[in-house]
Formats: sequence, structure tokens, C-alpha cells
Amino acid sequence: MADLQKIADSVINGKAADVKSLVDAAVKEGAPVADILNKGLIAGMDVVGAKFRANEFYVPEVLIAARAMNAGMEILQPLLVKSGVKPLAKVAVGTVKGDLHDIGKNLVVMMLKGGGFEVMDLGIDVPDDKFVQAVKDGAQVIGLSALLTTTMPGMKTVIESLKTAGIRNKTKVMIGGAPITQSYADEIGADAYGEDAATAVIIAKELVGIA
Ligand code: B1M
Repeated sequence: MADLQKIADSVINGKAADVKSLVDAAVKEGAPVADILNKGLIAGMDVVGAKFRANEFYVPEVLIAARAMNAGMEILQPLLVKSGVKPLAKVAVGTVKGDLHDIGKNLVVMMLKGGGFEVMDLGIDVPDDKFVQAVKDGAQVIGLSALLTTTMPGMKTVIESLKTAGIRNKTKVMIGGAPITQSYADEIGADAYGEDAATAVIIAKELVGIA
């Protein structure tokens, strides 16, 4: 049976090669992909976050752990994407201007792809005009991620830029990230708040009228 705790421990210890081989082995043993993700990779990163807050881990350890998590995510991504069905809709996702956190955003991208969406990953530190362009390119949903209280106001400016470009009504705006709440979404006029990557998929479906 796959040892998901070992995967979590390897993320915590920043052992990218171990994460890769353990995730690979777990997949081959037939462990559910959602379990490998939630009970292995995400569980490990939760501990890293707690240690960072407690000043037991510093930025370098966190970066190394993030790289280890990404090594596992690379294996899981195609499995989540493999649904093979026609995309439900086009979604563009990015971390807002000034914000370099991408682990949560990458999870959202992975889960949306796994949920059958065509996803444009705009990356990190995304300027407003890139989101505007994505809507012009057909994105029916824009997903904004922010992890810092200092960058979350950038979500409001994206919405304002869409209004200025006259295309606010052409897309739905979903926001998420650790400091984000439903009341913040209401305050800035976003269409929805996604608490986690799995919820983001359900909400994106609702936003495009599929659910
Ligand atoms: Co940063 N960091 N960090 N960091 N970092 C936090 C966010 C922090 C809470 C840590 C702390 O102090 N306790 C704190 C923010 C404080 C605040 O603003 N309130 C913080 C800080 C201060 C900073 C720096 C300023 C540190 C410094 O330099 N002094 C700096 C800022 C850099 C910048 O962005 N300009 C910084 C840097 C970094 C690293 C580069 C070292 C690294 C990022 C590596 C990377 O992403 N490639 C890093 C990390 C890893 C963290 C923590 C430890 C973990 C974040 C993470 O990846 N979590 C974090 C502490 C924590 O959160 N516990 C912290 C796992 C991830 C799966 O969760 O991203 O929340 P999350 O995503 C969730 C949900 O939020 C949701 O789905 C995901 C789960 O399914 N979600 C969405 C996310 N986006 C969504 C979008 C949606 C829907 C759902 O719809 C579109």
C-alpha cells in the first residue's frame, strides 16, 4: 500500500527525488490520485507552512519544499488532465501583480484541467493587462490568486481594468488564496470565492452554467 505519510515527510524535508519516486510508486500501486495529492503532497506542505509561521523553517527550506512538491505535482498533472473530454470552457488563471506564490495557483490549474477545463496559466506576478487580454482571447472565467495581504488589492484593480476595457460582462471573476474571504470577494465585486482548488472547479462550473 502506498505510504502517503512518507510522501508528506519527503516534501517537508525537501527531498524532490524521493517525492518523485514515491509519487511514481504510489501511482503504479493504484493509489487514488486525490489521496496522493491531499494526504501526501498537500499534507506535507501544510506542515511546512506551520513550521514557517513558527519560525522553525525559513525561506530557503520553504523554497526547497515547494520544489519537492512540484516534483510530485509534475507526475500527477497528466493524470488529472487525462479526462480526454472536450474542454468545458476556457479559464485563465494567474497570481496577481507583485505576488510570486504559485503552489496554490498551480493546484487550481491542475484541478481545473482535471475537471475538464481548457486552462491558460498566466503565471505569477501577472499585470492587469494580461488578464484583460485573456478575456479578449476568450477566457470565460478569470481566476485570480493572491497569498499576501499586500497583493490582494491587485484583485480589485484587475476587475477595474476589465471595466475600463468594457469587457467586465464578458467574463466571470473567481478569486482565492490564503488571505481571501467571501466578504472580500463581495467587497471588490468578484463573482465568486474559491476556498481551495477542489472548490474552484465546482465554482468554475457554476460560473459557466454547467453545474
Ligand atoms: Co510566502 N508567505 N512569502 N513564500 N509563503 C505566506 C503566504 C505567509 C502566510 C507565511 C507567514 O508569514 N505565515 C506570508 C503572508 C503574510 C500575509 O500577507 N498575510 C508570506 C510572506 C510574508 C512571504 C514573503 C513576503 C516573505 C519574505 O520575503 N519576507 C515573500 C513574498 C514574495 C512575493 O510573493 N512577492 C514570500 C515568499 C515565499 C516563497 C517564495 C519562499 C514561497 C513561495 C514558493 C512558490 O509558491 N513557488 C513561500 C511559501 C511557500 C509560503 C507558504 C509557507 C506556503 C504557501 C503555499 O504554497 N501553501 C505560506 C504560509 C502558508 O500559507 N501556510 C506563505 C500551499 C498552497 C497549496 O496553499 O497557496 O493557500 P495556497 O492555495 C490554496 C488555497 O488558498 C486555494 O487553493 C489552494 C489549496 O487547494 N487557492 C485558490 C489559492 N489560489 C486560489 C485561486 C482560486 C481558488 C482557490 O481561484 C482562482
